[in-house]
Amino acid sequence: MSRSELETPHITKAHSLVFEAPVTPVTSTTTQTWPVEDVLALFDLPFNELIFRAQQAHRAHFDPTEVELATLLSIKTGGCEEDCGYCPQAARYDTGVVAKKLLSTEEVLEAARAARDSGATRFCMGAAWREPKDRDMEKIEEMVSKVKALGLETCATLGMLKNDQAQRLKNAGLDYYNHNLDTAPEFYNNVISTRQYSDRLDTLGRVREAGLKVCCGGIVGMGESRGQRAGLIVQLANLNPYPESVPINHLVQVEGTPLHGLAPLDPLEFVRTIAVARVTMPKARVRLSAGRRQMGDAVQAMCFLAGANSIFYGDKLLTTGNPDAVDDRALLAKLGLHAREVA
Ligand code: SAM
Ligand code: DTB
Ligand code: SF4
Repeated sequence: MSRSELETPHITKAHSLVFEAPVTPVTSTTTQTWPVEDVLALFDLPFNELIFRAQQAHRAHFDPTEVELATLLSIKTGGCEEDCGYCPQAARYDTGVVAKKLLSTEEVLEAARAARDSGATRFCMGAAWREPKDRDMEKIEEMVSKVKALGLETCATLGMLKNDQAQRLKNAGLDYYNHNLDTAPEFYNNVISTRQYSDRLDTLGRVREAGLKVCCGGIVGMGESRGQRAGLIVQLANLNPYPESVPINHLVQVEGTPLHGLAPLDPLEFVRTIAVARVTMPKARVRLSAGRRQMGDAVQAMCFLAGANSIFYGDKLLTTGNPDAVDDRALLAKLGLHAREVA
């Protein structure tokens, strides 16, 4: 079976009386491109049709009962010079987040051991930086190599990277680098002005070039339109290759940030976004990321049905709350899902 057949299973009339025209990406021998109309057509499908498509894509590549548990740690909190309109860690917004120094390697290792012992397989270290300073790199490298030595997959999100920084992280044992596109290019300037979309794409290119796996996603619920949600997915799915990990965050509205007070996104639209990510990036780990605490079990269950197969696990994201680990274990058990184990 060719790659395009795998990724866009043929839907017959027997499967669907509603869905007449298969939505098919444009393919060539080396690249696959999703036109925005096709991604928008996925969003516009009847809900059950979309979930069916997402389930087919999910089952073609993964055990649909397995969920990856990734734990986040803020290794450098607050005081960030950037102006990302969603972010409680931007120094210019009065959010109550207190800026702290970079954690010590021992503090990071203690959190990593605890994460591993409670069942996480991936550990993601996040810093509230526009970009890492060269003087911080040695300490970050030490953290990465020691976390890796605990048997965890390593991920870091430190802002924009220079070429040599990406390579140094790779050499230290980093598996994934998280750098989000956040939203569609045409909505981006409504949210952030201190760095450009092209800066993000440049960092992603450097991450790939260094041989790191890419973790890249975005945030929904920031006041964007459905077309702009489709625009974000188009950007992610058309990266060549598309990211190995795709975190889909639901905006956590934090008082003091410019995006606080927006009308909340319809939860079913969030589920649709997960499903479209699954259909267009069938082999990626699609992570149901920030915003789970506000979601409830039923919406999360729908996200798993829609092809999400990873969550942030642990009582805290970076500065905001996440469901308690004990509640997450109970939810997975209730749904008959099991945590991924690393061989
Ligand atoms: N400072 C680095 C950067 O911006 O690349 C790394 C950390 S930053 C907090 C990582 C990502 O967290 C952002 O790109 C954004 O997608 C997500 N994020 C931040 N605040 C959020 C919020 N309030 N709700 C949902 N996602 C958020
Ligand atoms: C990602 O996509 N989401 C995570 C992680 N990558 C770094 C961060 C979510 C942050 C939510 C707001 C906070 O806790 O500060
Ligand atoms: Fe800084 Fe990252 Fe927050 Fe933007 S998202 S303000 S770069 S910590």
